Amino acid sequence: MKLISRRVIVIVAAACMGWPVMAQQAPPAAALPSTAQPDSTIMIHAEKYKFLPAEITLKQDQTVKLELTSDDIEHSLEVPGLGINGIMKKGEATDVIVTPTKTGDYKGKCGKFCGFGHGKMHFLVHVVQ
Ligand SMILES: [Cu+2]
Repeated sequence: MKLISRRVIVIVAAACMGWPVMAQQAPPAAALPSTAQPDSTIMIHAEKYKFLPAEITLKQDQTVKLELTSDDIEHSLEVPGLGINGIMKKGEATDVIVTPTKTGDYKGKCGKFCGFGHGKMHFLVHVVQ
């Protein structure tokens, strides 16, 4: 009982201090947080309830700028495996720079609840050599 209480206090204290309590459990992103100049730009639109395009292909070790925007309400694009997380607002572009370092397929989704079809908003990134 005493042990459980102490653990709860440590987690709460860590959360209050802004420590990344859950960070150790997340898989490492297969991308560099890049400050490099992008080689190309891909525009991605969101609307109820899909991404356009819903699938993109990136080359390993090439830096790309994703330009995110919405055609209706607020959405977001999350691809955890590549560290992509960008808000998508109507009339406003959010730039996300990504340099994938590992080949593979990475699933993404809308991370902002946007209505009854929110759960259908899937995205896929293919990273190839
Ligand atoms: Cu959504």
